[in-house]
Amino acid sequence: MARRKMVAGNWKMNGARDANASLVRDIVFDVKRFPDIDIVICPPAVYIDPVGQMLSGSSVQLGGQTLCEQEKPGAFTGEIHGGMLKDIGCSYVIVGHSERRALYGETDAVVATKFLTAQACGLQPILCLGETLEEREAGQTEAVLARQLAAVIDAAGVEAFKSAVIAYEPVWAIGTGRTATGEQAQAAHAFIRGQLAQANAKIAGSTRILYGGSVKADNAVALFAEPDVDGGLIGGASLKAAEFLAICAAA
Ligand code: G2H
Repeated sequence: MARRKMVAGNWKMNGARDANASLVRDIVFDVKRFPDIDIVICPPAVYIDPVGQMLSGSSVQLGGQTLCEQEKPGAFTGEIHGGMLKDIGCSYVIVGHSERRALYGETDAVVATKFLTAQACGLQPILCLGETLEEREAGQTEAVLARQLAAVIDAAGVEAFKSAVIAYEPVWAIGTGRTATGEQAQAAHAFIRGQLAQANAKIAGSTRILYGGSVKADNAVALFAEPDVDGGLIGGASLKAAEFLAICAAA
């Protein structure tokens, strides 16, 4: 089944008011060239609202980079509830990014809870999965992807993927300049889709699986040409308008 491609920019902990304004202005200026793909920008939490105001009237959608796993708002100092992200205009939220897993101790169970909370708040989770270099070299890539995905399917059910996106992000390719080849990405994406298909073939066919990890304008064409790669989750290259737009053009 035809899947609409998506390019999502994950700004991570980067940005400042003036730089954001110029980046978003340049993206919005050109974005009409890409009516056939979904474009999403995920700024740091404090900038989501002003960026959203700059995006108003454009087709670019907003996303958060993480959310609190708590179902209800309340006394959780420093945390951000999914309902708040929705309230300021987010449609998506990244969950389970490897930086959250590795640096902030997010386990498969926490990621699954965040996925559930995001959907309960009306947000589409962008669920990140991916193996470390050690895991790949030990031949554990598929086992890791299966485990990370199963944690969410077990908690949320495969039907939940009707309104979710998956991002395959091999940890060894994140911010390292070392990108997976099209072949490596395709193998992992096909495996992930196969795992979904074991539960529901129709949902597997319609779920978008993005690739993330040092995507740039010059490698995006080959990656996005793979049959199971439905776009990209872009970090560093989403901070430069020309580069980000060139990646959109490749999708
Ligand atoms: C992977 C990606 C975006 P980068 O983390 O999520 O970042 O493109 O900088 O590797």
